[in-house]
Order: sequence, then structure tokens, then C-alpha cells
Amino acid sequence: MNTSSKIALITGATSGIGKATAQLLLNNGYRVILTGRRIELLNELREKYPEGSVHILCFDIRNSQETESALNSLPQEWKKIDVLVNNAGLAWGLSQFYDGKIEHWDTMIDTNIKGLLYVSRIVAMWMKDAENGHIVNIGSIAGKEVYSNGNVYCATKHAVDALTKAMRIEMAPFNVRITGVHPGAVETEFSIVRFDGDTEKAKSVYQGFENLLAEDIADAIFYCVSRKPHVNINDLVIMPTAQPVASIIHRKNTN
Ligand code: NDP
Ligand code: 8X3
Repeated sequence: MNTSSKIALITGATSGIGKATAQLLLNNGYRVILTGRRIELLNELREKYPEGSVHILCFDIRNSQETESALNSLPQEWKKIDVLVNNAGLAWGLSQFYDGKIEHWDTMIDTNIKGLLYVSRIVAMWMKDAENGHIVNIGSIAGKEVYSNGNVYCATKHAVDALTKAMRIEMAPFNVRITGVHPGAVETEFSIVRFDGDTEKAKSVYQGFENLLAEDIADAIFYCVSRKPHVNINDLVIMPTAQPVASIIHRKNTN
């Protein structure tokens, strides 16, 4: 194992932005800890890359005890985490708040806010002790703006934005950098999850314009973590050119 390489922990690495970020960091010499709930996808990723470069952890970030024991199970040399990418998250449902489903709300709040905190609390302590580290929180344009029917998802991403600012204030004394990355529409499994597995409806979200790719966001994350140690990129908002604000997308007629 190349113990001189940096270590990144990426939550939600089984698909989309997390998976693309893992690939890019591996290409750039990092060793990576990849997390998610789908063990078969995590195993595939471990087998795909050179031995010793990937460590997988299968757990649900909504469960604080599972999260704690998964992270504490890391071998000592894997606990020296240089970069944490808090990426795992989801939107579930799209409706006016008065029609919202409580199960959707609980899942989004528990994953996007509480799950991010459960992971960060533990990794931040390791970074604090090492006086080294960089935490990248994946927010959203939904954490900068609010759009109709997005209510609770937007609220969770506004919370991520607030936590990013709080973490930056509280971790600066320990030489730990904190960055918020806030994408607009990226075609991943995001809309499939939002629309309960309806792939046709999910596909229609990205029709008629050039959406962002997971690789575009991975590229931005890599830019942030590869700056000189005294440089912190506080905040990046990254949008498709055709989406000037959250609720407007300029589509070309594709008929
Ligand atoms: P995907 O659905 O493709 O990926 C989400 C990842 O999160 C999966 O790897 C999933 O893994 C993981 N995840 C979800 N819930 C849990 C959980 N309870 N415990 C552990 N892991 C979990 O979507 P994206 O890549 O698009 O989303 C990544 C992040 O980017 C999210 O925070 C999302 O809100 C944000 N974002 C996405 C945008 C988009 O348009 N796509 C735009 C702005 C922000 P598994 O299912 O294996 O557990
Ligand atoms: C995902 C992007 O526009 O659906 O966070 O909120 S959006």
C-alpha cells in the first residue's frame, strides 16, 4: 500500500457525484474510503481499482450508531483522512408542502442534515487532532434559492449551507479547510430517487438542455482540494448554462 498518498472519504460513492469524485481522486493518486448502503456496488468499486487503494464501508448515514461503528472500524492508517466529501443525500418527492409526505420529510432531514452531521462529527475530531484536513459539503442551488414544490429539500440544503459556514468558523483554528459546493441540475440517480424509481419522469427533467454531469462536479471538488494549503475555496455555485436560477431552465424544442 502506498501510505504516502492522501486519503479521502466520500459518502454516497455508489453513484452520481460521489462515484465520479472517487474516480477522479483515485486517478490523482488518492486512496479512498467509499461509503453507501448498496454493498454490491461498493464491492464492484473495490474490485475495479488496485488493491489497497479503496476501502469500503457499508452503512446508512441516518443511523448514528451504524455510522459511528463503521467509521471506528477503519484500520488506524485509514483514519488519517485528508479530505471528507459529505456527498450522500437525496430529494424525495416534489409537491407543495401542505401535500408533503412525512416519510419523505423525515428521510431528507435525517439523511441530508443529520447524516452529514453524524459523519462530520467523528471525522472532524480526527482532523482536529491531526491539525490537517478539508471537508467539502455538497449543498445545492436548493441551498441558495427556494423553488415551489422543493420546500423541505430546499430547507435541508439551506441547513447544509449554514453548517458549512459554522464548520468553517469552528475548524479554522485547527487548520481544517471547509468548502461548500452547490450544483444545479446534474443528471445522476437523483431524479430517479426523487420520483420513486420513475425513470421516464426522471429523464424528462434533463430533456432539451445540456445538464451538468457528475464529472463536472467532481472536477470542481478536485479543484478545491488541490489548492495550496493556505487557500480555502469557501463556496462554489455551479449551474448548467441553460439554468440561470433554480426554477428556470431554457429548453430547446426536441420534437
Ligand atoms: P445519486 O442518487 O446518484 O447519489 C446519491 C448517493 O447518496 C448514493 O451513492 C447513495 O448511496 C447515497 N445515499 C443516499 N442516502 C443514503 C443513506 N441514507 N446512507 C448512505 N448513503 C446514502 O445523486 P447525486 O450524485 O446527484 O447526489 C449527490 C449529492 O449531490 C446529494 O447530496 C444531492 O442532494 C446533491 N445534489 C445533486 C444535484 C443533482 O441535480 N443531481 C444538484 C445539487 C446537489 P446508496 O443508495 O448506495 O446508499
Ligand atoms: C438538486 C438540484 O434544482 O433539483 O439539488 O434543487 S435542484
